[in-house]
Amino acid sequence: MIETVVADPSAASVAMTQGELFQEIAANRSLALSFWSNIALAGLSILLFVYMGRNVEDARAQLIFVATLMVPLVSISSYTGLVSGLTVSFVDVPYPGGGTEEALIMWGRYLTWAFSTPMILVALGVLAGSNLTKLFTAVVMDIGMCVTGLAAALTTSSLGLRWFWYAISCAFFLAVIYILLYEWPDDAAAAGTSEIFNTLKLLTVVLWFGYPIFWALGSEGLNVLTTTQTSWAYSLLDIGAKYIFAYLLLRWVAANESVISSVASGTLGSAAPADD
Ligand code: RET
Repeated sequence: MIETVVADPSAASVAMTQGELFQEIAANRSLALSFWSNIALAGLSILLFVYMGRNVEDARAQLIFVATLMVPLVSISSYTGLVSGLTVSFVDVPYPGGGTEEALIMWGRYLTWAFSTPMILVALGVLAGSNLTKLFTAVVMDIGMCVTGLAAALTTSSLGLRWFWYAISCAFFLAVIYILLYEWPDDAAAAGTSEIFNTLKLLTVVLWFGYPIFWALGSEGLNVLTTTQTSWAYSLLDIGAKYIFAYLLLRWVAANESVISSVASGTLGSAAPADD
């Protein structure tokens, strides 16, 4: 459908084909690099993590490895969707002040976070020795956060409703933060995984707060930052929240498999109390 290119590109962009979006992204070298850098890092992380996990035998430690390995696997798929033009669209975004502006919305990010962030929480929950109720709560709240964040990004009918979705997403987010800060630390202390858990908790809480902040400042929100700047902000946060996080976690788990295997937690435990 190359013939849909018209003289006024801004008028045509909402109806752009995938090929045109792909070319638009490729032409913005910085934006493209914010995607390709993550594809490269995700690829390297996958190879490294498979190597690091080659001798892990305990089922609980393996669960942490598989959940964590899913993070770069989802990431490489997510960024491939973005760079190819499949999961980005030009959207008429209403901005404060009354007008609307066409913005390139990277909606694929919010969609794929619904798959990657629960994996991070599963890995952290198993590390902390969480019971099933807390783990389930963290995961469903997190999925709620991502899906309503997607709704916020794609709502064009009203500025107020965009921010209402954003507020709902923040409410889900705070439930996740509550579990990370007030529920799992005690579980981790009982499980003997406090030290690594607290490091990862801090890394996660600090970096995860960056996402709603950059959403609000970026082209989806107040439009203080350009699309390229917003994309780099997310890409850099991703490097810390995914690859550095995953590396620290897996390095510890590989070296402390016996600690993980002796964690006896609520209904998640593979080690029943009688095993001790
Ligand atoms: C949005 C906007 C709406 C409000 C909130 C958000 C939070 C997003 C977060 C994303 C974390 C992503 C990670 C991805 C790793 O694969 C959706 C930006 C609260 C916390 C860690």
